[in-house]
Amino acid sequence: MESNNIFKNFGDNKAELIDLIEKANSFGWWNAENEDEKKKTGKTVVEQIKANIESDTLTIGVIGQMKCGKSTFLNAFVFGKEVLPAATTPMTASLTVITYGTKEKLVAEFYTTDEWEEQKHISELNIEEFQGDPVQQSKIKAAKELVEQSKKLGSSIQTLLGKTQEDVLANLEQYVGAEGKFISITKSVQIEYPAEYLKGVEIVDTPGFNDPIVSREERTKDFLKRADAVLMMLYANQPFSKEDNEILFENVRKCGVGKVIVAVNKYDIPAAKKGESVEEMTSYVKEQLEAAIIQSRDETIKKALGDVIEPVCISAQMELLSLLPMSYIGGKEDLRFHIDRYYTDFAISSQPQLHDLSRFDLITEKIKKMLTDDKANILFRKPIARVLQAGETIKASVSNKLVNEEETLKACSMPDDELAEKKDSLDRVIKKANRKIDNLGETIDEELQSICKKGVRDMEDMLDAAVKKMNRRIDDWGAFVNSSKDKLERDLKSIQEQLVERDVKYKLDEIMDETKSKLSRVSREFINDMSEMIADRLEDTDTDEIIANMKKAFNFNDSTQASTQMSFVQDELMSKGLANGLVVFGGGLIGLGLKAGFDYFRHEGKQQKYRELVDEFKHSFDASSMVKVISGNKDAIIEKAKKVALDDCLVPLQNKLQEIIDDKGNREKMKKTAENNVEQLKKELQTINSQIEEISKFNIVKQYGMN
Ligand SMILES: Nc1nc2c(ncn2[C@@H]2O[C@H](COP(=O)(O)OP(=O)(O)OP(=O)(O)O)[C@@H](O)[C@H]2O)c(=O)[nH]1
Ligand SMILES: [Mg+2]
Repeated sequence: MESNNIFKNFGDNKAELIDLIEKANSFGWWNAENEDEKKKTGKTVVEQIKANIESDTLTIGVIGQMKCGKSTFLNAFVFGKEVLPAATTPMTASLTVITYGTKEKLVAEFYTTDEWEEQKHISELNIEEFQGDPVQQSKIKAAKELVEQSKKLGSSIQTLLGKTQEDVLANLEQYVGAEGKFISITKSVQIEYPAEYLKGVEIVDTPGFNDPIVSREERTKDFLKRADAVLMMLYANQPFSKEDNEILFENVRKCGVGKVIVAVNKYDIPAAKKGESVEEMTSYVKEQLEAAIIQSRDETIKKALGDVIEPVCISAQMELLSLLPMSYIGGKEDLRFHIDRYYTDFAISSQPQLHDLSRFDLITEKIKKMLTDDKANILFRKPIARVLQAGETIKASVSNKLVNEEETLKACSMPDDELAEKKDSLDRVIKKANRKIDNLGETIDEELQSICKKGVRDMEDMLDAAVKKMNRRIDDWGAFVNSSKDKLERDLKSIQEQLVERDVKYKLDEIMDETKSKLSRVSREFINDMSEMIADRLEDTDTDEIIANMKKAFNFNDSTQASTQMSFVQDELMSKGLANGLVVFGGGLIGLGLKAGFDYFRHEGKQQKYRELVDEFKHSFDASSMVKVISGNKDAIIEKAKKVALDDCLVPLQNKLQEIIDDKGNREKMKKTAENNVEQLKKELQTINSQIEEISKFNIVKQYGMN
């Protein structure tokens, strides 16, 4: 199966990355850092990087409206056989997560007693009283159905709630199937499957949106938030329906999904029935999508879909049939029927032809590309850059020492007046370099301040708009006696989520990008300026080597260290600063909501409470502290500039010259020592060069290394 290669590739790369890191460590590239980090964090650098790589999972999910073929797709894409239940009746009723496990099994998670009590409570409400609130109505209806279905379980239900249950995979339908025995109380199911390619991968089959069971929809949304890629599946018979529009613009957008690929499944139906061409179907869906995007005026969803939206028409069923053993197909009437139909309709006669017609390679290729472009970039580039940087840093240090010793050698045989002159000009260069570093600090301050100011202004505008929207909702709620408190809370929460998890997140991304590009420009200018000054003023010194080392060390810094730091800052922001706002608000809401239950009248007094909560949220939202974090970059850059330009080369040279001047009697001895050192350092340089060479031969470095 081609699709398995995607994961296999990813897993192999991960394994190679670990090898690479261990190799670098065996060269001693982190000897100093390992100690430091172990003291600070309890883990060596190597352990940290390895833990990061190993804990990172790749999450891919399929979403779409009911019956578009999500489960069939995953059966073909992941398993190559019928594992997930798929049928013409609604099938997947709860989120199913597929991961690696040593043994084939499923683990179902049931509702807690509280959650079940709430379902029961909702099921007892009278639908008639909720005219005008279709969401609430469908929730009541679904709750009634669940409670009805739960009767199958009898009194055993009490012993199951709040638990997880292991079972054999063959019983999957009992948990996720619409008619399954446990479906009423199943919150989600995890499938463990012993296929190597699933290591570090998480694939999710969703029940589709508009799941009236709120806790399940929450699950789907939680998943969407951490998904690396989402395949949005449309149905070729009814491309881009109102439901699809809602899925894309309401759910996907709100959850801040980074990447969405659009597939149009079941293309075989219009192709066979109406002779519609793939081109016609594709361009139709494309038009629809583009129109919807323009209408929504949403830049972020556009970003997630990519600049060029290319929906891919596929047939999941054809692919699955091309993979199943013919002996298996022969034993199942429906499968036999389908494959015969395909053979007749498309005038083909073999499974490979069926595979070609399924167009599956196209979607696989697309998913693969997205993974290598985006996810792998994030996951692999950073640690690889860190390895390369460690090597280059050591090389620069050895090479600096070598220059230093060679200069010493020269200086030892110089006449006194020349020596004094050389020392003099070096002193002046160092003074000047210090001033340049001070200036660099000021320039960075200015740049960052202006980015900060603008960022804060933009974020406060976003906050104001969200707060206005929330207050308008509260006003409306007060005016309509028939709208539920529950719906109001959901709406408020969703406005808040949209602000925090989408608008602010993207804004921060933008700020980070701008910071990065400004800082790298400023740093580049600084280093060029510094190099020029050194070359100019230290005429009889081997400045070429000094400058080359400096540039190398500094360049590495601004493209990797700064960006590592950026994303760290960003993670920090998301987890600390922003989450706080949410907790305050969400907690307040939940507190109010659950205690009061469903209380539909006498809204007036409570409006004030909600307004206070919105106010509290508004005040807890601290845009300036979020943005200010970027100023932390200044210290890192200045420190690096000092190290690279002064501490590593010019200052040791200055000290050495002073020593030679002061200790005139010892020059012969110094010369001898310097000669030995030069010899030794040349060897070291050779070693580090061959180590770097060895590292650069790793495939993963060729693929994801710098430049
Ligand atoms: N003609 C055709 N039928 C397909 C294709 N893919 C899936 N189907 C059929 O469509 C029906 C629904 O497929 P499922 O995989 O259960 O769809 P789903 O999206 O998982 O459905 P729910 O989980 O119930 O929302 C099944 O009868 C499949 O056999 C396809 O490419 N072509
Ligand atoms: Mg399904």
